[in-house]
Amino acid sequence: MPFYDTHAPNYREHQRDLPDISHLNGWLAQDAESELPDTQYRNEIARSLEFGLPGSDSIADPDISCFQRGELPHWSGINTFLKLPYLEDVRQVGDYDVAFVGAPFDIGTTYRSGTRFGPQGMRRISSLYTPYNFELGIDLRESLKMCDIGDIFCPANITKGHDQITKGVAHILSSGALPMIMGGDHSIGYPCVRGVAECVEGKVGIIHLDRHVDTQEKDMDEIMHTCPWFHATNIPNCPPTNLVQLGIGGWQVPRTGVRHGRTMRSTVLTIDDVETLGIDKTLEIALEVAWKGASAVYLSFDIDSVDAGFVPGTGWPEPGGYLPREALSLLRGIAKEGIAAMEVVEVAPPYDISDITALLGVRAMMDTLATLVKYDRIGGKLEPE
Ligand SMILES: [Mn+2]
Repeated sequence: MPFYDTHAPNYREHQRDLPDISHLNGWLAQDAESELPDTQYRNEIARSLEFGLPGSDSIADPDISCFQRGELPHWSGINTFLKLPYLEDVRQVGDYDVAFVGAPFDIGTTYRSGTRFGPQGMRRISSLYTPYNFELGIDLRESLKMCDIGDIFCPANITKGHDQITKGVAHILSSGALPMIMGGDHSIGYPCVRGVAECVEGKVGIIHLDRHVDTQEKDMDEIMHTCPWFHATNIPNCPPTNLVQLGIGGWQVPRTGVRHGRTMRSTVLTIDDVETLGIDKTLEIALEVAWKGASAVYLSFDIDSVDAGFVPGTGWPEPGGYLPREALSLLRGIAKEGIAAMEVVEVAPPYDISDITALLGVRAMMDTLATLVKYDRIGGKLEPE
């Protein structure tokens, strides 16, 4: 076979030494998987077979039920977030470590509306996620008791909608579950923080990833999505000195908001600052500012903080933001210290392409949760084996 005589002649004898790769994450993660339990997975299969009936006679795999009741197939099933149990009786949310909740509110948008469909968009595409993350070595299904509590009823009135969101978030947090909030436009940052602040003794810091400052009092005479941090930092236990804003910049930062930011002395890092400092130094500054004298930190992730090329499904796209990898690294770094609640806002499915914006919104929540588990900042309500 003359072809093989000339094919990669230098490699065929395998005489080159490999560098030591035993310390690399890819290698370590393969081993680490063996340490993870599969108890909850087995429980899910048993429940599927009981409630969904065993598969038909021609199905060889004994784990496949007749009616789908679990994770597989990823393309079908009823789309709660991650196909988690839908918690109909919200009074029971305290039985869970984590509650995903929708805030389908977009009457605070100042250009394109559509984030009222954000929660449903994120739920839909969340179905392609497994609960296991390779690099972090975490299986959320085995570590956390999670539910989807559904959506907060948001009527078409800004004040009433915000009041509903505050009550909903405070209910979840005061019951002892971590609220993972799916927006909604960014105006919900104010009522969400207000709900958290009600439940926290001491100060609440805010870490805010965005291209926009969102710090003006009113926009067109209303509390729009350009305004949440003006109002949140007027809450007595949420001082502006504990607000840190990461990734700000570009052509959509209203001067009204900048003027207010200057007087309240919050901390703003532009996207160039983040690039110059690097992720680790940025995190050091962000955590130091937000946690200074605070007993809890609220995490606000505006999907439009990511470069517009990656997030077409948003209301105010701004070129030049984070790469997805940078945003995820920042979120994981923030989660290491723990959070009181998280929001992912400004996902607008009507403008999305192949669900990629919603996909990143889901990933932001998944990476944050897995990091909280890894650093033992959450959990403990799974029943013992
Ligand atoms: Mn924004």
